[in-house]
Parts: sequence; C-alpha cells; structure tokens
Amino acid sequence: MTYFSNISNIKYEGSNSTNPYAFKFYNPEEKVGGKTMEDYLRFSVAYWHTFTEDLSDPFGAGTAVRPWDHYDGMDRAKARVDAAFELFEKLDVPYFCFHDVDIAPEGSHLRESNQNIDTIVAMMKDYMKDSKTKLLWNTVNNFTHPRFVHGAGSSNNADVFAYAAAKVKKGLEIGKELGAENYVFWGGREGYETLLNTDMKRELDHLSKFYHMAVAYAKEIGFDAQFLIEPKPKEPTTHQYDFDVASGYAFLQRYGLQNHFKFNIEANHATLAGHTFEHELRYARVNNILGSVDANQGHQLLGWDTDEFPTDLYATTLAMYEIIKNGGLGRGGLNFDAKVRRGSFEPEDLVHAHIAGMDSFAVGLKVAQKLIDDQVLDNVIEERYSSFDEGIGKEIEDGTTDFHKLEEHALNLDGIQNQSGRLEYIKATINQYLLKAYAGA
Ligand SMILES: [Mn+2]
Repeated sequence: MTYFSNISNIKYEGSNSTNPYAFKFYNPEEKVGGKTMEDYLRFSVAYWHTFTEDLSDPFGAGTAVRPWDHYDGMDRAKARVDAAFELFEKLDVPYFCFHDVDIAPEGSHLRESNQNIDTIVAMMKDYMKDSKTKLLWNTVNNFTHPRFVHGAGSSNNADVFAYAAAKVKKGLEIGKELGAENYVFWGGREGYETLLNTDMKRELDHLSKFYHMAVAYAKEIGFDAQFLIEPKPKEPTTHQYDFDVASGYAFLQRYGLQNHFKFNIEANHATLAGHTFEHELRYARVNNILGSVDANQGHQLLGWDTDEFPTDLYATTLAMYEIIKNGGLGRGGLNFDAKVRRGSFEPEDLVHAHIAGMDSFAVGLKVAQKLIDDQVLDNVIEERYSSFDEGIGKEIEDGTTDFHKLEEHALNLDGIQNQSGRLEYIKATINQYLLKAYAGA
C-alpha cells in the first residue's frame, strides 16, 4: 500500500523550475560554508503534525483528508508508519521526530500503551534498516490526557508524577532502541493557572527531581542522546515554568542540571514569549546551550501557537545566521514542528508544505553564509564596540579598573560622543543580500 503514489521523489530543479514537486533552492549536495546543505540543515519531519494531526481547531472538526484514516486503532498506527517512511523517502529528509502518543494509541492501562508502542517501534526499526531517515529526537506527551490536568513532573499528585516518570522511562528506552540523537522535554502542563492553590517552590523542586532521575536513567541504560528543554510561554498554562531560554537556563543552573541539557528552540514559542526567533537562538548560542530547532513560524496577527510552515525568508536568514555562527546544530536539526493550514487538507499539501519550508531554510542558509563571508554584520558590530578595544574600555574588559578610576575618567570627560546605530542602512543591506542571492549577482 502506498499513500503518496501520485508523487515521485522530490528533486532539486533550481529557481527557474515550475514543477510544484521540486526543490527550487534546497540542493542537498550543494556545499555552503564547506558543508553540504543536507549536513547543515538536518531537516526533520514532525510525525504529529504530518501523520497524526487532523487539523481540528477549538471551533471545528478536523478537515484533513488522510488515506490512512480509513483504518482504526493499531491498524491506523501501522498505516501511518508506512505512510511516514514513504514520505521521508520522497522528501529525502534525514530525520524525523515523534511523541509516544503520535505513533501508537494509548491503551486502557500503561502496560497496554507500552505494548502498543513496542509494536510500532519494532516496525519503525525494521524500516530504518533500509531508510536513510534517522530519529532526530523523541519525547513523550505528558500533557494531553486528563490525568495531566494539574501537571506532570510538577503535578500536586504524586501518582501522576510517577505515571509521567514511567512514560519518560519508556521514552528513553525507545529513544535508545531507535538510536535517537536527542531526547526532548516540553512541559506542556509544567506551569500553573493561579498561585491561590499552587506551591511554586515545591513544584519547581519536584520538576528538578524529575529531570535528575531522567538523566540518571539514561546513564543507567547507556542512552547517550543530548537532552533538550523546549521552552514555551503561556500556552497551555497561564504561567509556564520553561517560559523562554533564559528562564529555562536559570532553572537548570539553580538545580545543577546545566551540564545535562541544551535547548530545543521553536520560532513560534519565541514570538509568543515576546522575543524574536533569533533572540532565543542568540541567547542559547552565546551560552553554548543551542541544541536543536523547531522550524516553524507564528502569525503576526494571532496571539497563539499557529505552528505554520516557515516561509519568511528574512526570519530564516537571521535564524541560519545564528546557526552558522554556532558552528551548526551538532546533534540537533531543523524539525518542522509545523502544520498545514486547516484549508490545506489534501495529502499533497503535506508535500508542498515541506518543500516550502526546506526551500526557505536553504535560502536563509545561503544568504546568511554570504553575510558572514562578507563580514557585513561583524564589521558593524566590531566598529560599534571599538571603544572597548583600547583605553578605559580595554581596562573595563580586562578587569584592571574600578569605580575610583572610572569616576576620575568621567570627571575628565569633555562631553560624550555617541555614534549612530545605522539600523535602516543595515536592514537595506540585508535586503540587498536577500535579493542578490538568486539574481546571479
Ligand atoms: Mn508551536
């Protein structure tokens, strides 16, 4: 049984191609900055949005037409695996990601849920023997089921804490079984609605114990994946403990976990936190905690997590700028945590969406590499901070001055001269690079 039989393997045809089923900019073998695009971008398909998502919203039923949906239960779960590996091959993607409940339905008991997972994991492992597509990361869903109403690792209910831990234990085991590069924690319910019934200190203490036990168990079974925290603010709980990278990093340092985790940064979560995508990437990069990326985008007019496929070239350029400056993503990748719009309900829309996302990041990679090669922003920034290269500035950086000397310096100043930040000029220059990138100039 095939599910995308009308679509052949997607190839790179260049920017003049009019074939809707071809890459216009993503050329896996093309080298940028000494690495192939495939090695740099490390694209990943998100199982939940592509094979499990029905495109329902709070006001309407699912619209997705999926040829595997005429099956039920475990038969549907198995059909999704067939569809997934067919699509992975047609898109030629190196990675995929999943939550436990995306791949297998929950049973009436944890034991039955685990058996369902084992069946699907065995099927995936069999496919992966012949497939180039590997597991970028897996995670467990400790947020959808009603048992997680008050949280998982931060729940007030110790039985729920134990249940959530048992699910993560299983997640770590199957991550090892499938050779996952990373393991992700997104605390969908790790937060609170109101302080009126919440012991914040106790919840944070519990959550840290949860993470420490996960680290210990991974070590025990020899699962060497990079652990990742995925920050997100104010959805679904009013106050999420992993609000953004900075608050997540403060938590990790407070509880002695900072050497065991990096961050999985999602564009739409960044914007919901009131940051740009590149802010979150930069914060992680300068602290050496950039692990992986959920490549999507939000909608500027909507205040929730729309998880759109990334098509904003300005955003992909600035994101790739950070990723190149980071020396790549290491064991991480660009995972399309993105869903087609509710009106794009046909199976081929899944293909168009991934082509759009992959091409957008390929453009971003090329433009960002050119900006770096030409030192466009480096020169601006070097000049902007040059007062710290000599004199009193250098003494500040070297730690050889103090408030007495700084006061003396200030008292002897004959006025202060600042320089323009030249923001409009810089933006115009970036536009020039974006437009020149494919004009052959
Ligand atoms: Mn999202």
